Amino acid sequence: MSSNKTMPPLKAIKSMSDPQWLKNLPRLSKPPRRANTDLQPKKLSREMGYEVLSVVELTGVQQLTPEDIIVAVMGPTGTGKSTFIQRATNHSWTVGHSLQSHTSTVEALRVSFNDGISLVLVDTPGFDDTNKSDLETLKVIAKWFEQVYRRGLEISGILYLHRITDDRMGRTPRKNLELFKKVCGEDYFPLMVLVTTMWPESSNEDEAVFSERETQLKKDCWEDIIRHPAQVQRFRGTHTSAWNILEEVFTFAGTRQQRKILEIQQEIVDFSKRVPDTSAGQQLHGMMEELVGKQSDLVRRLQDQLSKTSDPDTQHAIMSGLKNLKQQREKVRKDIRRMDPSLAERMRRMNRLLDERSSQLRRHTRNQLHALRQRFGEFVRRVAQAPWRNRSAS
Ligand SMILES: Nc1nc2c(ncn2[C@@H]2O[C@H](COP(=O)(O)OP(=O)(O)OP(=O)(O)O)[C@@H](O)[C@H]2O)c(=O)[nH]1
Ligand SMILES: [Mg+2]
Repeated sequence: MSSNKTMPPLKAIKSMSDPQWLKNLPRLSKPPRRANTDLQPKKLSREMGYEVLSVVELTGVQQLTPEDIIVAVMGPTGTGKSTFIQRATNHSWTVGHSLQSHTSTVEALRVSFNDGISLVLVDTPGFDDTNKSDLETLKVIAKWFEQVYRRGLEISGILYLHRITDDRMGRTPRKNLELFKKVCGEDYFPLMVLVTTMWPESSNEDEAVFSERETQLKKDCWEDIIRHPAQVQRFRGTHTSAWNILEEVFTFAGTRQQRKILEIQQEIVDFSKRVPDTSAGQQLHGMMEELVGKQSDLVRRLQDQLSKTSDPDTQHAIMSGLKNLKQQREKVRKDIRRMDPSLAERMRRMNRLLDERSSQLRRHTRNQLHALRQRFGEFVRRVAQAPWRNRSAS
């Protein structure tokens, strides 16, 4: 493990010493269990540079304390979330260099400073992960945030990363952004920092193109978030650049007037919703149904092409494409089935009804048989005592 011994001055941190932001905490309908110490203002009042005492990887939410300033790093896979954490802390943190998604669970590490301040940076998986379904990814993220809230702790800020080198907003970044907005909820937007990554360390010929792209992003994709307002920052891949961005989070955390809760935390903890029933879950459900629709269209078109071609190579290529596509569609359908609460509930209700009906039927049949036996017994008795029987006997 390696760690940097000095940090750039965190000039904005002094506003955190103002306990005003703690005074207007809204009361929750069902307050989570919280430690008393959480109501102490965080001791962030120094304007000097900070000395890092240690950088420690955490094994779970239970290791978090009310003294921790928790900052989550989110965004699509490969946008540089782990790299950001690595550069900020100079800690050996796993960064992915292949085409596969790398971070598949929520992982956190704590940077402790000399005067008792500790910052926890949280690495998260992105949606469209190559190893996990989106539902699984959402569950993993939701679980972590839920546990934090149940412990009475709060997320001081979230960095949402986007690659400035992406020349357009593709399906994956768009999906990530939409789900991310639902996970956080509008009330949380002021505590978000939208971070564009992959900027060159210093200005070069790409700078103008990237700046233009950033303007476009702000206008077309981030307008609703920025309005609240959220910050937009550039990460230039260096330690100093990472700390300039983290300062923004501290500034917001220090000046906020009320406690901010992520929408998904509130939905799960306060309203006892399952992940698929949260706003993010519903959004994902809609996206998956749309995807299945598109996949089915494509399957039909490929089948059509297959019926029109007689070339064996083309047939082979189409057939393998079809196989892949059908497998992908089945995976999404499986997730939809797992998410659909009404379907599961309907099945349970139907089973209950069937059980009730069959036991009613069994009772009815038993009663009928009993009645039949009685009537038959009566009949036999009458026949046995019938006068004509006595006459023929004599
Ligand atoms: N040039 C440049 N490369 C970067 C930057 N950030 C990340 N990378 C590279 O992008 C690749 C992916 O980076 P990661 O940090 O693993 O991305 P991630 O968002 O954590 O990805 P997942 O864990 O898969 O979600 C790695 O090869 C990094 O070295 C950056 O700011 N500049
Ligand atoms: Mg990662």
